[in-house]
Amino acid sequence: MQTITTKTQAFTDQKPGTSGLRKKVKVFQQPGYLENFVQSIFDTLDVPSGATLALGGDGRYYNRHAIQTIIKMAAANGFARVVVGQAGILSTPASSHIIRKYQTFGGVVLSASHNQGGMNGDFGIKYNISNGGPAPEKITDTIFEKSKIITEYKIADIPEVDVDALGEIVFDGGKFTVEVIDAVQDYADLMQELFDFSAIKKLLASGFKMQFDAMHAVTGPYAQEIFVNRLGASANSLMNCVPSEDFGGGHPDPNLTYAEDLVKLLFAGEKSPDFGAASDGDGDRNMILGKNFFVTPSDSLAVLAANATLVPAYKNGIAGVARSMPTSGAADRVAAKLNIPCYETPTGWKFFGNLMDAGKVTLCGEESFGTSSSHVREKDGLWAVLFWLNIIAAKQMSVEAILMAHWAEFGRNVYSRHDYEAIPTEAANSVIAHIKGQFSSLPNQKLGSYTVKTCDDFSYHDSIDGSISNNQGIRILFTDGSRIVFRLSGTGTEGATIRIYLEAYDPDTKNHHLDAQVALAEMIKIALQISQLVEKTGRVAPTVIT
Ligand code: VG1
Ligand code: CO
Repeated sequence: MQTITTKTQAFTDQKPGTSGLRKKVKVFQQPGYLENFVQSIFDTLDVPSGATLALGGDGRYYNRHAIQTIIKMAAANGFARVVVGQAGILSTPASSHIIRKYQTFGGVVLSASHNQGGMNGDFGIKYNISNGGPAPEKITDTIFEKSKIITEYKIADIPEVDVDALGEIVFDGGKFTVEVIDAVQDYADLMQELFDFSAIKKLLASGFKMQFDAMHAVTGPYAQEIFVNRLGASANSLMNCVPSEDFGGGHPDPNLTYAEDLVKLLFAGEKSPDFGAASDGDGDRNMILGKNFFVTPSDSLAVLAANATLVPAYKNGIAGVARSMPTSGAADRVAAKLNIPCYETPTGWKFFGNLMDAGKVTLCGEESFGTSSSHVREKDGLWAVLFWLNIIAAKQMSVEAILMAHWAEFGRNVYSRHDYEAIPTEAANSVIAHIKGQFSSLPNQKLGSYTVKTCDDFSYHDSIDGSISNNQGIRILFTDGSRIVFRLSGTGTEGATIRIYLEAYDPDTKNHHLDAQVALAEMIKIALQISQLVEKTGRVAPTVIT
């Protein structure tokens, strides 16, 4: 096996964002672009002899090409073995599970997640460490530093590997091996260990109707195995379950805007199914719907925490909960009642890893349709769907009834996120600068019926490794506990995306049926007034409301 050292020119823009490096496919197709970043990852690691690398992606356009390149580069950079998902595909939670189960040194996950795919869409790559979770900032910062000064990369001169056939391919008398695995079984087995499959099976056999939308993305085969083969759901309860390289031309983002077909089915009046769910491009996000009812992800985390003991894996209780800063405080209220800690971290799953490794938290969640537990170190879409089905089977209540009872007990953290996508970077920066410019004048100001208590740019101090992450989002906190958060996206690939997160607490059951946009109308006005967003960007309405 010969190693070829190839000269290369450094790129200046390979800075990993919220979740790895995401760029247009066209950017990744520049000669050396993918290779430089992969080499920078390997140069950052201290690969021990005999090390195994897990490898797989969400199956989007360019996945197959990148898989072959990375296998060859792993061989040239000291890995003894690569475990790759069949056809080069692994959902992100399955990647995390494979890293943990096979105790690999780490893993490369190829995904741009909820971003559009296809030739003109996005591609992405990130490195996960041996706990199965995304590399912490210490590592991603080093990768970026190395990518700016790289001059050569190493690649092995070996033939293309057939990643469609399961089994082992041995090179050079065993010096390097590629093993192609079917991760669907591994992942389905893990789910079966965690949840009460017989109770869910009974529920599905009782006439309870569910509809799952894989959005033409990676979870299709996993959903088929779990819902149909193992839990006896009818085949037509699955939709869009054949993965495609461009996700059927859509946005594989499970929200009320992009999962339109599913939303229509669930909001069709009395004839709607009892339960609906969708997952994203790489299978780590989830949207939960009831009959004519939408569950906000922040509420979902709170409901899962409050009902965790109904699930076999968490029957003895949960150690603690963590949520990203912009996620609503609904989970905090549950944690307070359960007398367990609740941590607030910056946006991005990489910040939960240390807390889970230290046994401080069991459940974690983000407002961006992400929930999971310490069974892996990534968010996990199908896990959340199964958790909900397990709760419904145990409580024999509808989704809406579960939420109404939850709000009656804990009060409702009314919540919404408004995204303004593809704004010219300068205009977006001027919005943020304008808000920051008011940090000293805002406190104590009365805005409509709200009074500002404090405002800041969120900083996180990791209590486990002592690291500090600054500039994680602007918070305007009001005296009654309501808040507005402004953040720039770290996953977008076109201009800048401004996210406005709105939250107001309402203990009064009389208002709990209100639509969030109605309940938050005044705060939305205040957010636009403080930010001058319309004036500075020319945008009169958000691109997506969730
Ligand atoms: C978004 C979400 C964040 C999530 C990240 C990755 O990041 O807001 O909560 O962790 O996507 O999710 P940003 O920086 O664009 O707000 V996934 O499913 O795209 O890996
Ligand atoms: Co995702």
